Amino acid sequence: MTSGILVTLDEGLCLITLNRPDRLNAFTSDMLNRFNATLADAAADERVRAVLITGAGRGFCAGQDLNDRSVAPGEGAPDLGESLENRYNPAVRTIRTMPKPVVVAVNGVAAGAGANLALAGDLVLAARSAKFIQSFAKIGLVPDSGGTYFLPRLVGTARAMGLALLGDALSAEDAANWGLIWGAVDDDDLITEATAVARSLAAGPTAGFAKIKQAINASGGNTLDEQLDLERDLQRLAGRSRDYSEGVAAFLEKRAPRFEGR
Ligand code: T3D
Repeated sequence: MTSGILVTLDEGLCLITLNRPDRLNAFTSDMLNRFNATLADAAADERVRAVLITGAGRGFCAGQDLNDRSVAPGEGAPDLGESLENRYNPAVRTIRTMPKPVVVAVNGVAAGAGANLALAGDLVLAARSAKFIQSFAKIGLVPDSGGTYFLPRLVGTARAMGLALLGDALSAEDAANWGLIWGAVDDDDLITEATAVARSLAAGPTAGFAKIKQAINASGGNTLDEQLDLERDLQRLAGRSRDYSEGVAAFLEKRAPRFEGR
């Protein structure tokens, strides 16, 4: 364990656990630096074929540790732009761009940057008791860590605005019904189900998954023509992969495929 982050690697699955349960896994700078380093390692490590992120204890992550943000009278205000530039934004970028699937198991409350880092994941499952809270407005801040990007795209402007302005808790069930996350599952089943999904992804054609991720994430900023061109280019590459040959062979031979991720 280092600085509130636990990491294990098993059969291609890298499990990252946010581990400051007495503070609902709120991030200190040190913990966030470790999280970033761990994400970068997972992105670069060829043994890692999928990532699963969860939280220890009853919360997923309560965002920035506000103990580190109290300002005594006469002291200068902290530079939150520096914090985003150097710690939160790199985490979002690495999750979004790493060429392997990132599953997030939201085990409890996800607030502030904790909520938006979860939403950066490729496939988000939440325990039924979990809640998503855009806490920023309650303390005079703006949703960060991609919140103003992900929320309108996932749930539309009206709901994004309501969540951001009111800072009300959204239940896991509503988050799933609104299309904010992939699904809500019973609390006792969350880790089992999220691990099963992440394991099946880790055993899949992960080079193809990387291309799927690239295409879906590019679509919001592309015209149809640009997206069709991107699909053509990615499919050309996918068609040359060993996993594609193996997938076709396994289908024709009526057997389970053995994907290698290349
Ligand atoms: O600053 C920058 O670098 C810019 C980036 C900012 C990104 C952000 O994330 S800003 C938003 C920061 N987060 C929040 O504003 C959320 C604050 N927390 C809460 O509103 C509530 O704790 C929750 C709604 C998340 C959960 O409520 P509840 O009632 O289930 O738990 P609790 O009793 O409030 O919290 C349990 C403990 O965790 C408690 O400590 P205690 O009293 O047992 O000693 C509480 O103080 C602590 N805790 C929870 N969140 C934080 C925290 N301590 C420090 N920082 C927190 N964010």
